[in-house]
Amino acid sequence: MYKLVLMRHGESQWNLENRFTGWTDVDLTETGRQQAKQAGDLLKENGFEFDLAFASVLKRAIRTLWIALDSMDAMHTPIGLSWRLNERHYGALQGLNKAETAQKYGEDQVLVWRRAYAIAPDPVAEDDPRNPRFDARYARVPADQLPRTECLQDTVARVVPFWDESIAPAIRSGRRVLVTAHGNSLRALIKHLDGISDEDIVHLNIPTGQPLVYELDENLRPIRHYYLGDQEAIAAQMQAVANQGKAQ
Ligand code: DG2
Repeated sequence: MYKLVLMRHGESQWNLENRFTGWTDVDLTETGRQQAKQAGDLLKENGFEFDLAFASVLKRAIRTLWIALDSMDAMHTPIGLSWRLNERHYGALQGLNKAETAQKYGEDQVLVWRRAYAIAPDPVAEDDPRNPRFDARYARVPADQLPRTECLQDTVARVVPFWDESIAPAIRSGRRVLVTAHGNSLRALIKHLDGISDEDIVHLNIPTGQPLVYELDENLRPIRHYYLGDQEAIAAQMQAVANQGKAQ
């Protein structure tokens, strides 16, 4: 049996401000840093050790990983970064406040934009500074693969090849792996691992900074999964994520 740990980054500045973030490279808040430290402490207390870690190329995920590894006294752990683990590109919504957007367009529309599997928000324009083609870190990504918006289906399409080509082979070779990424890139990966339907994935919300352990069989099929830590607090955090799209 293999164990894989998935973790959404700690609270970011735009999580705090309730803004659609996507590929915007915002940093962690002080709370987010504490969450990352607590996650590392929890992993250590529970006997977890890692031979390899992966993160997106966004600093909220990278810093979460650094802080967690630091608190585990494991900063020597090799890290692989990939744009394929980035958050879903939120298109023209990036930067907008989620509650204000719900007031303007209605909660149902915001739910569609946040959680519909195959419907993407409007794209950013070609010459919009939010177009990733202006960001040097994506210079070697083929232009036709760089998104200007995404739905979860699009995110699945770029996360799964990374699972198949990088994460899964590492696990099969016996390395113990930690993946630090984002609400929607992890929803994409979990949808693939657990075979969740397009309808049911709508209800999955991932809390910030909480290690999620997957036990996998020899074919890397999930046997069971569980969050480490305070289950009530985690349930409340998941509900809070769901509520972020309410008009209030
Ligand atoms: C959030 C997820 O991404 O938002 O892009 O706004 O995980 O990087 O904080 P993260 C964003 P929701 O889809 O839950 O609204």
